[in-house]
Amino acid sequence: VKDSYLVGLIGAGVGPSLSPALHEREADRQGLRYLYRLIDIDALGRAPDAVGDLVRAARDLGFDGLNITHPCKQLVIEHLDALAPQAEALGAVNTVVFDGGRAVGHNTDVTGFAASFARGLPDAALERVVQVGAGGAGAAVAHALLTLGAGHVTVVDALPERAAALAAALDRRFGGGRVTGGGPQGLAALLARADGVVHATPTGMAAHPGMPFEGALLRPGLWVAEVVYRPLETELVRTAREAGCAVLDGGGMAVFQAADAFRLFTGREPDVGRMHGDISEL
Ligand code: SKM
Repeated sequence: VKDSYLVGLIGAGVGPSLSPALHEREADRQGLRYLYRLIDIDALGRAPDAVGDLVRAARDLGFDGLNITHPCKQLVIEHLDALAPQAEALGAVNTVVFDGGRAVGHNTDVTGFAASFARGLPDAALERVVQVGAGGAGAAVAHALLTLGAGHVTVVDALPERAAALAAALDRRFGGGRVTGGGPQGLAALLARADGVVHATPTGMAAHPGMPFEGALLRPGLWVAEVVYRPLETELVRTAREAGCAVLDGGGMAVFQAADAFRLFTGREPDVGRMHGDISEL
């Protein structure tokens, strides 16, 4: 039986990633020899479109798989031999599995958010959801919300065209006029009528401190789901808890996307409960 694995993460500025620790700790507990390497295109002085060369190099050097992060999740697709349905629908890949000589793309951000949401906010009403942020994480999260059965998702973004494009793509896939997209100007009115809000911009990370919208818009009865996981307690998470909202922090998505990738890389079942313990320690 195979018990040694070499995997990695390709992206820009991946130094602070928690993925090596999340994967290697779980692998250690399972008695595997498992190395998770960081392949930083900035440190290598390579442009994002070098991702194809790097994926081929990793395959040739015997890697079992890769995670792919910003800004390579779309660029990598043309270099892959096949896509799992979710990755294909989304047009974004965060996990590549080498299967023989073939490179197969998956998206565990979608499954990761869906699993985290189901675990952390199991009773949340999904009739009217507002999502702030239509970038890479936002696309995965909106997709997951529709898969979870959201009645209607309104995506707002500082770039209204980006929100509209995401809404149009999701409408082609899911139908039923369940998604609309636009700018942030109507946010206060939207939040006043919403069951919950998902935050999917970088605001709240150390490099982008602050709140994505005014804390005064939060109220008990509105659930809040955060995608940022460094730190786990963003200003939004803290303010929402103080306001009496049911809150889901970003740690669950980080753990479940890693767990789903671990399963794809090794064929082994990760203990997600233990991995949740890891992320609160890291
Ligand atoms: O999709 C994930 C990726 O698998 C790993 C990651 C990280 O380690 O920073 C971030 C996300 O893009």
